[in-house]
Amino acid sequence: MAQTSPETVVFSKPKVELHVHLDGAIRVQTILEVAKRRGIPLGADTAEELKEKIILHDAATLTVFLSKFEMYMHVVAGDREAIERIAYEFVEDKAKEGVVYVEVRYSPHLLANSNVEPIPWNQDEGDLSPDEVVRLVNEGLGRGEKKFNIKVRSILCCMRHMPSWSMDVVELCKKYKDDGVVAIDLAGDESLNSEAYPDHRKAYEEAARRGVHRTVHAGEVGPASVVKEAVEVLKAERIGHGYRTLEDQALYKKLLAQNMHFEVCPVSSKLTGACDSDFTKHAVITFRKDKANYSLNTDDPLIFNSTLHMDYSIAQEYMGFTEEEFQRLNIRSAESCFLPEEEKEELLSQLYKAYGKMHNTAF
Ligand code: FR5
Ligand code: ZN
Repeated sequence: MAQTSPETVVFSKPKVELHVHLDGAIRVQTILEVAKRRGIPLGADTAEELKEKIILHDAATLTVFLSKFEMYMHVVAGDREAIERIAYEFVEDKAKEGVVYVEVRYSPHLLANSNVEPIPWNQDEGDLSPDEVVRLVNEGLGRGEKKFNIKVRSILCCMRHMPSWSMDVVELCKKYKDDGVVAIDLAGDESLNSEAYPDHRKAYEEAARRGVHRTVHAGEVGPASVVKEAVEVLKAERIGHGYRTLEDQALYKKLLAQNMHFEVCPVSSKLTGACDSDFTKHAVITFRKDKANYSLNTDDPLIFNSTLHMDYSIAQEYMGFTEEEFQRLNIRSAESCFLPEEEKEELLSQLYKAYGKMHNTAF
């Protein structure tokens, strides 16, 4: 990944992150230690060796991307101690990056090993259910919140290729609403949609009915029509990525007018081939020009070998982002987060104060 010169100062004030996958943000060292404890062979003896195997260097295919997950998901999936631990360590890593509020997402089914149909990294039937996965993640996040003094909430992912999981996911969102779960997401391959839509749509309708917030991965590698469906059919309140919305100007103008939030992930978009590898042509430059509502996020820092600092550095170095724009987008991110109104106001006050701005400053 492109490195910026060490003397460059990038935005070092409190940040909000809204799009990061827990299963794409695990420490390499932790994977190694858990594998050792469980006697799982990894074909790597040191963290450096394992890291080389897991990280993506250049724009890859989805098959290569998924082969990275398959290298380590079986190590943590189904293991209670590991799941609580990765959640706790995630909070520590975010606190170190200057994040004061983060919404972290994952598929409870992909970290479980019972009540789930066989998945590549999990052929063995164990006794850890998706429900217990959510409880364990909540425990780890809660322990991290207290220890590292930042605020963390979670989003549960439905998977496009597993429509049969979607109702379970919304039920888990409802069950753990008072325990840190704030929203539902739909992740996975955007080219698989139409047949699976009835199930996802039912889950999203139930979410809307029960006050569970909604975000959808759309328009990352898939066309603008996926974004349109996310907004019109699934009633998404935020869009994960959404770069290809720009290919449908009528839709883009409509989303701008309704202040739709785009969860932009710069480093990720280069390595998935979602955007041009030339950052100076990135969709987020258009979003900025149009004063759109968007956030900057890491997506999968483990696989992309990145940090939030890198995403900000790239925005500054290659896209000309200024301190003022970083402040504006973080305020927009806080306004678009899935906290209840009162807590959102608290977060906004915290940011305005840290930025030395009045609460009613127009950005
Ligand atoms: C998804 N996860 C973690 N990170 C992602 C992500 O998409 N960035 C987890 C949920 O937290 C799910 C992992 N996973 C399991 C099956 C599966 C999947 C199938 C598809 C996808 C994730 N993701 C996509 O299809 C997203 C779009 C080249 C092309 C790509 C690409 C990477 C390289 N198309 C996509 N990605 C990420
Ligand atoms: Zn994502």
